[in-house]
Amino acid sequence: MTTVPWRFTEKDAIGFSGQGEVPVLLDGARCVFGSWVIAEYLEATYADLPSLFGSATGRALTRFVNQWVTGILHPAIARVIVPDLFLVLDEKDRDYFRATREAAFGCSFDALAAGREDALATLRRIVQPLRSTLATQPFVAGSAPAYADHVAFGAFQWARTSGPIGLLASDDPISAWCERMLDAYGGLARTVPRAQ
Ligand SMILES: N[C@@H](CCC(=O)N[C@@H](CS)C(=O)NCC(=O)O)C(=O)O
Repeated sequence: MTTVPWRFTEKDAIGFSGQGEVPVLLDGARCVFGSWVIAEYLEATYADLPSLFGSATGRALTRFVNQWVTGILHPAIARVIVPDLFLVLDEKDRDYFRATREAAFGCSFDALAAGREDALATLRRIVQPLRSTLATQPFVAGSAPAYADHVAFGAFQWARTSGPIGLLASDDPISAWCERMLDAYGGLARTVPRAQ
């Protein structure tokens, strides 16, 4: 598998997919985009490999986790890390990033930076269902990681690789799970370079 780094304004580079967001997966002649659609594609296409969902019930429950991550967790983390993210962006992406994210949040980056402590407190509160789940089992999916873990951990990996701020207390069960996810798959997630 080859991973191609991409900048927000490089829309032409993924124009073949007919849309302007990553992730985009090219698998031979097949082009698939969107995290959830990619997960379903991989599950159906590589049925001989370990399952991402475990069962039809698992897939349905993972859809809920996916919705919570994209709709609640991502925006909550973004409110904390966007000012740091801006600093590590390529120069050519900065105006676009600021304009689109300020419009999405309905406030300036200065206001976001000023509200960071409150945003961090909110984040730590809203992750309680994840925290209490991981206090009683090693992974969201149970005894081994699956897509529910991948998608939720991806949000924390985004923060970890974007800037210096620690989102969680070191004794938070979510922190221990992040370490397990960093160790999983031969330490794959640890190989992702950190921007700062
Ligand atoms: N629901 C999509 C969301 C994808 C998404 O938001 N991608 C961002 C990466 S931060 C993107 O490509 N943004 C492009 C832009 O803001 O122009 C998924 O999970 O695949």
